[in-house]
Amino acid sequence: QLVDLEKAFQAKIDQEIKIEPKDWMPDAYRKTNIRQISQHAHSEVIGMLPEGNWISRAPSLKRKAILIAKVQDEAGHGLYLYSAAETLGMSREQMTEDLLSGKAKYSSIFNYPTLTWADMGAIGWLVDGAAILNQVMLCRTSYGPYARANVRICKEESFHQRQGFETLMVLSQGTPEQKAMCQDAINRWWWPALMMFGPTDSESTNSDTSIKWKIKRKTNDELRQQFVDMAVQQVKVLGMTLPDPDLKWNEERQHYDFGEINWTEFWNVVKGNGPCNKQRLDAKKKAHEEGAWVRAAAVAHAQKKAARTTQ
Ligand code: FAQ
Repeated sequence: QLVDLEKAFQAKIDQEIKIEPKDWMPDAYRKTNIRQISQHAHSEVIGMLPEGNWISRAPSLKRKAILIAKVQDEAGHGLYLYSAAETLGMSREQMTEDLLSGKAKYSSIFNYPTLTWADMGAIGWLVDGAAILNQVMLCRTSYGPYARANVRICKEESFHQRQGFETLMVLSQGTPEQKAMCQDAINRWWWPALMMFGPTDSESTNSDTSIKWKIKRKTNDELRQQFVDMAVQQVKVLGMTLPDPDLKWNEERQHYDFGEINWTEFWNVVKGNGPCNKQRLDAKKKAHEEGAWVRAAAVAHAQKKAARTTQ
């Protein structure tokens, strides 16, 4: 019986029919979707912190308004994604608890510090740029609510990437100090951005099943390569360079070769020992505690409203 259900499930996936919340699905499919979607949501929420750090120091009113809008969008992305994960039976409270206790992961990239204004540009260009490639693929993921959440996220994310690139463009045409700041930010964010795509395919424990179930439609290395090929062209427009002496066009592969990623650093950050892991979780815990009254007020309001409509 279970075998028949699994066969029918795989047949649906193979025919590109979306899986919806009430459909039968294997336990492992449910679990891995909860894992990935909740981690994605946590990344959006924790991802507000490095940029939030610069809202009060943005160099002009225009830049400040743009940055506020971007950070607010990330909060919205977190909300769509938490809602998508909830459709699989995971409560929002449990997801929050798992994040705060350090049990659930979030993207390694948000554990690096934002040292200068140019970092806002580099994050927009490289971090949002990497995120989009991944999320464009996820617009076609097999779980319906997750696919639809990503469609909306991608629309907003492309504005984020453009604003980042434009920020760097302005700096790259500025004073020698501004140019140096631009190059320095690119140098610091390049390698962590490449790590966002996850371990190499041979080390990626979830990839095989996620590809079979079309949760992921491209592998970590495929997306990373696509990102490198794209960035090599874009950095030329900025008149800047990427910090990798091994970057070279490979005629045979029709792709750029690139240097070895520091995987020791990657796993160290994933395990909680990156430059800002503690700072990020502490900030999130503090916000959660200080926001308790808002959650209580929202629940009280909802209860009052429900009581009024049932009278
Ligand atoms: N950081 O077997 P795989 C954004 C973990 S974009 C930390 O290959 P999978 C927008 C992985 O969870 C960033 N951990 O895993 C924004 C797994 O551990 P587990 C978020 C990582 O899932 C921009 C283990 O390593 N985007 O927020 C990372 O098949 C600017 C083995 O790896 C998403 O989350 C990492 N980089 O592939 C916001 C997209 N990489 O769970 C604000 C959705 C891997 O077994 C400002 N996620 N790990 O304990 C995905 O597409 C996938 O989950 C991957 C990883 C591709 C990230």
